Amino acid sequence: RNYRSRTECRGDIQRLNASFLAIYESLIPPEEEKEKQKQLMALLDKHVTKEWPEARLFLYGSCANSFGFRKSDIDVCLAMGDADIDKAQILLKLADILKSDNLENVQALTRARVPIVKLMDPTTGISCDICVNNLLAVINTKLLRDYSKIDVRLRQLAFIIKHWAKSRGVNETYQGTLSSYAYVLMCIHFLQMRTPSILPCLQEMETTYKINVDNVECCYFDKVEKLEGFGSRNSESIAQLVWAFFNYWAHSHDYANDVISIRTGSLVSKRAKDWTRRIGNDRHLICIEDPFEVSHDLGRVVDKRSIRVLREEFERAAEIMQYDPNPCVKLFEPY
Ligand code: 3AT
Ligand code: MG
Repeated sequence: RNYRSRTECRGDIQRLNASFLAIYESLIPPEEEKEKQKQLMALLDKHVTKEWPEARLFLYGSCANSFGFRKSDIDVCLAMGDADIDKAQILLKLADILKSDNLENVQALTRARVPIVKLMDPTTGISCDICVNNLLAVINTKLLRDYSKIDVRLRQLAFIIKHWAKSRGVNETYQGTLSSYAYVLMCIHFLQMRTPSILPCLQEMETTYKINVDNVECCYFDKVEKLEGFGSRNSESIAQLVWAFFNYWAHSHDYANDVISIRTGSLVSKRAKDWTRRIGNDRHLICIEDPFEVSHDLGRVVDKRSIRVLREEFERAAEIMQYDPNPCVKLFEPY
């Protein structure tokens, strides 16, 4: 069968847009979920400040970066001020304190890559992971949230891409595919690179927010309410953007030479970062620079096998967007 190219079909594009927007709306968490999160945070805060008066709790990850789906677990960071503390000891103590309250399945996982306390709150039905002093994650959460306020198409695109990645099984870092955080960075970068651009590069603008965390200087322009309408010269719809996103990662991205970098709002060369060689387990087969920890490649989890899986999925998605009469069915088909 020979379907006409989608870009030639306006009615088709409009129908597809409506379908994507309906999916996006269906995934947005309802307001009462935010209320429940606050309720649980208040409970945790009460226990924490009683034991450690100078400590503070922060939400991070998808529950706070605006890219979270409904019914997500929440990620919490316990900031202790002192950098030299024994995290395992703090987490064991914290687990003890929380076990005495009406919380379920309280467990300290002190040997995990990121050591945490896990728990479930039966009152709100929310599960949560608490880590210690992971402040860079709190700051990158704020950066992502600030980007999402500039143009609603970022949130729409990232929801569709995350939903696709979860449906297709390519959002599993322990299997060598990418984290949700990596996919959101890919979406931000993609919108920075459109012509005209839909997002600015906040780290290249005047500094209005500055903080030093773990010896990393984090600074960028965070007065994003001043950037309202930034992307309005670009009228691309969500359907066009999803199509172009998959097309880029299927057919245009130069995997051998390029690093995507939201820090610079452009492509950086792998050679300039010395990411051309395999060092230890870091193969740099797809390169996504962390905006603050610039020596950190979010693609480092990807190996020889999973890069094939990923690229085949990008190609499959691009093909569906181009030719399938009803892409929303096939695109999100469970793998
Ligand atoms: P889900 O909706 O749970 O899939 P999420 O946004 O919570 O997505 P992750 O579970 O991938 O995203 O990560 C939780 C947060 O931890 C997101 C980000 O602030 C931080 N983070 C995750 N991976 C990294 C990383 N490799 N480097 C720095 N920060 C990271
Ligand atoms: Mg998460």
